[in-house]
Amino acid sequence: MRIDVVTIFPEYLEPLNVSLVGKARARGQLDIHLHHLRDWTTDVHRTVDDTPYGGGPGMVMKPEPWGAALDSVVERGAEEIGEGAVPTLVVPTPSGRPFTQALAEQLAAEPWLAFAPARYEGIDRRVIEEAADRMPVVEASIGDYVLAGGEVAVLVMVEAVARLLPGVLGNAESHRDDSFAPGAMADLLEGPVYTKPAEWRGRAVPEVLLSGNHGLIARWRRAEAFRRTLEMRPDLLDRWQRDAFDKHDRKALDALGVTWDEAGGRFRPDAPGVEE
Ligand code: JFH
Repeated sequence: MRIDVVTIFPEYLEPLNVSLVGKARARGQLDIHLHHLRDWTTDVHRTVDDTPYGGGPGMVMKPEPWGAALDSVVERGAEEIGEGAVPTLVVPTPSGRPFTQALAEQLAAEPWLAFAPARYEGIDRRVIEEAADRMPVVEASIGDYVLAGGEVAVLVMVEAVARLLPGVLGNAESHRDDSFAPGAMADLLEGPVYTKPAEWRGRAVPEVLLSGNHGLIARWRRAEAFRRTLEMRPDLLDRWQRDAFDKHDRKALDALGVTWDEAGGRFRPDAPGVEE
């Protein structure tokens, strides 16, 4: 996969040289190109921002440098990817669609991504609209909080995408059981994990995990996943399909006070009891 990133802070993306993503780059599985937006300015001050039309706080990124930068990235990338090829342009923004595991998987299937992390209050809208006339554009948010700019969101998204690329993760760290991956463990948080020693600072590893009974272990892990999901993400219960749970699951859920609400067509936690 080829990835281009246009930013006024290329140094903010240094972590792309580290660990999983860094190794994928070194192996040639990821071809990442960083570009400095100011290289496409034409004034002596290398200006990338200006005051917002209509007034209001902060500054807005000027369209001309972004337009020239994206033209150049598309032209140079197409020489490698293929004549007429365009990247999928990913624009981090707090007003974007949620960046989910499903979106990471869609992006991981693309041969070429370009990221446009902004600063200030964002980029002049016409840049996004003009880009969308020539390439797929995805405006995405990594969560409901406001960063100072899009660079950290790019790090998040590139890492989430990179680990899905064929051959990037080793077998030992396979991602088939990821909490939000489509499949058996979808919409379920993972329970606790343990390693040696069997006792540490007076705390024992749950006995079932030492039992060698793999059926029992699988059932225990699933019950712990239910417990964790109920505690941390009760909102996920609304996504649970009744037929995704067998008789053992129903018993474990029942013990946690989670029951199928026939009228509502969903799982529901017990109404919280009133403490005496
Ligand atoms: C970014 C910034 C917009 C305007 C009310 C809420 C936001 C500050 C570029 C992504 C996620 C980001 C993100 C991504 C790119 C940029 C700072 C933008 C506003 C109005 C203020 C600039 C932030 N998921 N969080 N943050 N900023 N306000």
